Amino acid sequence: MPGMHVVYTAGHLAHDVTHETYLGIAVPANEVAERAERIRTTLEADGGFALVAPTEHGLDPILAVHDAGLVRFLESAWTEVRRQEIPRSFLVADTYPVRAMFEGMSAAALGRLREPKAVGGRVGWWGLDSSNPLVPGTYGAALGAVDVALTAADLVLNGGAAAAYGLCRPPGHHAARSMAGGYCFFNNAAIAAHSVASRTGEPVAILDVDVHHGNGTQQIFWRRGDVLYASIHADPAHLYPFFLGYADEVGEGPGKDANFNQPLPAGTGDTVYLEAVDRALDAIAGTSGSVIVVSLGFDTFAQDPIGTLAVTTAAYHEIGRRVAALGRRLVILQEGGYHRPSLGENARAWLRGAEGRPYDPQPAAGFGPTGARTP
Ligand code: OKP
Ligand code: ZN
Repeated sequence: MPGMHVVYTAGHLAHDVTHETYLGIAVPANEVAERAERIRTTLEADGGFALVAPTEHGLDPILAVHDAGLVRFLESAWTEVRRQEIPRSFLVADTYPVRAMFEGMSAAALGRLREPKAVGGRVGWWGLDSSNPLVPGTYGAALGAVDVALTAADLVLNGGAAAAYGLCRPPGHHAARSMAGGYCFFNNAAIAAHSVASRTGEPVAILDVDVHHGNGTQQIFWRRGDVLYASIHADPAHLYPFFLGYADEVGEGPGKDANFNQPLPAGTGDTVYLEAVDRALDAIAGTSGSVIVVSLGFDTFAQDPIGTLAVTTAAYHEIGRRVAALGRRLVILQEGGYHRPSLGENARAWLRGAEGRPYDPQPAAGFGPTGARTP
């Protein structure tokens, strides 16, 4: 009997990035289509999940969270690259409106800053970093990822499901109200959380277990008391996104104390990580909503090429189990995870844990259940 729904669309394949830049040079991309395909095929092979296509939700739920200018930029960027005859297969910024550029200017002068006309300036205006390649299929794929997230939310809100998993790609948690970045374009989890909050009238909790701090999600809900953002991530003093994610960022105004960051040192393993999960779940248990949106990343995995923590596949099963044990409905959305051989198994372990199914490790493409390379 098929259990949890897995919302998936092949639309992500159009975001077919091959390279990103790393400290100024082109390197093979980390955030590639193979990631989502590995997860999909492993969950299909499990036999216990039901794949469904997303339904279209249009732009309104996106515009409820993001600046219309960001949406316009992403929609038009590639046409502009072509019109300006820029000889590149992907667009990344090289000039950003960094805060020190405006030091000493008054609020009035800052208010007169404007989006430039040239697409090379626009991509910096709307962007966080140069590791975020935009290709012709990016906008459509990003819309598809939002539909995946909102369809997972629908299954939980209207479909009576205790949990649903949205295989979002591209990921979302670095995208702020007016900014793309970190392989993210629209903030799938924030859009889903806002939609759940407005449809239920209840508070919503977001649990972010990607190895990177979800600076975009934090920014979007910074002043909101009805959305708790709880994130566990590698210390930003040493890992992207570097400038946010510290423990003293607790929210402001009505959002004060509705932002809970737990930065962890490099090398953190299962025991210490699980203690952080318990603290996040305690904070969530103190809120009154019935839905948790999970920003699920597997870049906490020991073998992840860009992460610095050391979580194992067995721990993913246990984390899924503990999150579900709160008894709330779960909208589980994929964020990062870049060790491709283990991604499918890690997702399978987490989701089986969340469903109360046993941990049933299968060797994944040369990697054993602990993530260690098999001889
Ligand atoms: C996205 B998600 C390596 C630099 C990496 C971007 C990391 C984005 C992670 N060339 N910078 O949180 O998994
Ligand atoms: Zn990440």
